[in-house]
Amino acid sequence: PAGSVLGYPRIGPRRELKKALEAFWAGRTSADEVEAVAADLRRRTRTRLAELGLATDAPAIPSAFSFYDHVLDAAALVGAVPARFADLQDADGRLDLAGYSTVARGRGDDLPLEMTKWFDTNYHYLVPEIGPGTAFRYASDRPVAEFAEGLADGVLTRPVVVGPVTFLALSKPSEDAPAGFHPLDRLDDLLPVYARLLTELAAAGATWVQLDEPALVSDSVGVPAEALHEATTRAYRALATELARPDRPAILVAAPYGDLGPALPVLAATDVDGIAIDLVRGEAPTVVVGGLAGKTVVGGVVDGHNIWRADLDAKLAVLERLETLAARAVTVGTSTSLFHVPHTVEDEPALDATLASWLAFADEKVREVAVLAEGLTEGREAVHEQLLAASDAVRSRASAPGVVRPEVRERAAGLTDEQFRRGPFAERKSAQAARLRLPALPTTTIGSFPQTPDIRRARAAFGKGELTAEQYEDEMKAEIRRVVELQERIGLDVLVHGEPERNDMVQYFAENLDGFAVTRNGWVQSYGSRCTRPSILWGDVSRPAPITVAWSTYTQSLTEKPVKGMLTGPVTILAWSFVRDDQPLGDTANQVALALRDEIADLEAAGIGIVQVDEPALRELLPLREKDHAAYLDWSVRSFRLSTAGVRPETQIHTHLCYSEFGQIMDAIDGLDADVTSIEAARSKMEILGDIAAAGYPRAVGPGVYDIHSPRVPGEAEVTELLSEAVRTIDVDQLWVNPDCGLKTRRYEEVTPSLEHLVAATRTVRATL
Ligand code: THG
Ligand code: ZN
Repeated sequence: PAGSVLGYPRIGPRRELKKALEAFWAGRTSADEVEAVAADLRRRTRTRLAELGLATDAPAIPSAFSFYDHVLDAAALVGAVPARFADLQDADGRLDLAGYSTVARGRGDDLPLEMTKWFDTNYHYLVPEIGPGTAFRYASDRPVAEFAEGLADGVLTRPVVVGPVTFLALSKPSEDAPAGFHPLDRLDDLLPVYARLLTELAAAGATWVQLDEPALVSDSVGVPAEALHEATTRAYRALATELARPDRPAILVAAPYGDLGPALPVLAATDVDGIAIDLVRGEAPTVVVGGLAGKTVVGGVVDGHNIWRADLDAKLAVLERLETLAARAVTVGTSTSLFHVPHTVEDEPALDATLASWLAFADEKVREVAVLAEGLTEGREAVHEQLLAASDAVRSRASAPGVVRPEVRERAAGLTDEQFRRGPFAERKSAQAARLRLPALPTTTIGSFPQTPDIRRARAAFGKGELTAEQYEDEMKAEIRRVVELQERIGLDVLVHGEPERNDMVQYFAENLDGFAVTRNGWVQSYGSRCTRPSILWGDVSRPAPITVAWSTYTQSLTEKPVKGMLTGPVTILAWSFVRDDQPLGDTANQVALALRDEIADLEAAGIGIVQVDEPALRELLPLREKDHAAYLDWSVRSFRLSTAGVRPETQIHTHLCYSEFGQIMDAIDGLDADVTSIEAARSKMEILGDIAAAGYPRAVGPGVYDIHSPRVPGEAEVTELLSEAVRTIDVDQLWVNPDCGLKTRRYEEVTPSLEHLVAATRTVRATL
């Protein structure tokens, strides 16, 4: 048996691709220079994967590069560019790097493709727009050229492309599409383009191609299971049966992120040559599945989505069971592409050595795959040492100080239902109104203000020891004063401190809580050139000291207006960190919640009357299978309530949610029991308010009145119109006015006029009440 991985980080160990792209977008380098950086990264990836033990003469090394996003790549491959960008395509439908970038980033009034979360990860893909008239054609030779590039270097790679079913399932209807149209209606028109790709790859010498079909593991792509299954059968009949070898490479369909469930027999019944199964999230089949025996099965036992070293002995047992199901060949693999984890633990010299010994980033995972493959072929004795070392790491982790802390366990074990419940909303509402004395339609922001180059410079200098803690604090306080003055001048009602001291809304808390570690080079692509460094939640969580209290009280000392304390909620802290896998997520969430509960108590005691606990990732962790939703929503909602329910009735709790299809989690939003919930709504034109009114939701909401994800400044009239509509839809008592998300990534040139318009529009609408 061989070993392989489904994909590898694309941004580069030092974010080389990010830097090259951003220089290109800023006009500082040429497209050729970006191409050269990319080619170098691809070459280094191939060499590295070979060094780590993947074969170069079998298609074990994936060719899975992307300049921005692999779904955008698929759209570019099949020529599916929205009409507003058609001028960027040449006569053959091709986009050059500048055109490709424009589709991703927009230009002027031409909005970019919408961005949304990729399955249950913190990666965002671009949503293709497909209509009845979208002209599919073979419009990019990148997959073939990158395969040829590898071959010229002596490496037989396996090109990776998003599969046709997932591509269409994740697309949205173009603006001109008639009601009832779904992009999947165009499957038959799309398949010839994929067939052409396969033919071209075969001609170039490719022996295998990997088509990623994660849509098959999800109930949440907006296509009923029967339709997905029917499309799968149709697609792979066309690509695997009607297009026979040698006109095509062997086809590996990969289904990462979850359990294939009923889609496994559907795939197995087709003539595809291999299936990659996620054996971390999904289950190995326990009964013989018709058709599977004749195929290569890639057993994705190494977790591509988390960073813990695997228990190789246990993984080997899973693979052995899979072999007895008489698959023609079992290949050892990763559950998902490795682009969700950083490059290598070796790049983290500052990490505690014991913690580091428990971790496997991408490179270490490739080694695990190679060891498992050898163990499966040669027997356990051949890899005895490595199996022992892996078991030792697992044992060391289980018994290390800090992983289990009795005082944290005792507190969690002693929780009572009371601690998850606040008093009746009616009582809270009047107590808060009496205390806060806010006008109708109170205005506020989500929390962060622009992170200026000066702030970033100060933080970097502090990190390097060039600024003392005192100097750094003074700089941050000066920034807070500026932000408070600006908000007062603009006339906002509830002020924030602007979060200049936070690099990232999760990493900041991870740096200040016990049980977490942070990395120095552990960058993971979030979207396009943007990356985050997920924290590592390795042990029992507690709060050694107050975190935000001094910043919030300083801010409150500057103004008569109420200042909102700003915290990140337990679910989002978990979602955007690498989380321990040795206990239920709900238990970990409650530990984080208790730390936040103490922080909120301290804020309240210090006189802060409003505390916002952000949960932008509440929707992100929603399980892909419907049967798992209820259990998730139960623990996630409970952890939020545990963090917030300790306050007095007159203390107002806010939350902020984004990236959500709110309909799906309306009950959960209700369950959070926050007094005020701000939500992303500018782009969906306040549709969400109709749902909220229809549901009889009693508490307050702040539908975002403008989209901060674009540099566009909303006009005052436009905000007035949205607000007037909102006032017609729900009770004016329930309405707050705010932008749709934090302002961290924007510039003051955009933020200041936008907020001025927001306040002016609010005053206009108030006058009509
Ligand atoms: N923090 C974390 N995850 C997130 C967000 C976040 N996921 C969803 C959403 N917000 C993603 N948005 C962004 C926006 C900006 C950046 C990254 C993700 C970004 N990153 C800097 C970069 O790539 O240059 C690096 C930031 C840093 O220095 O830490 O700009 O807010 N965890
Ligand atoms: Zn948001």
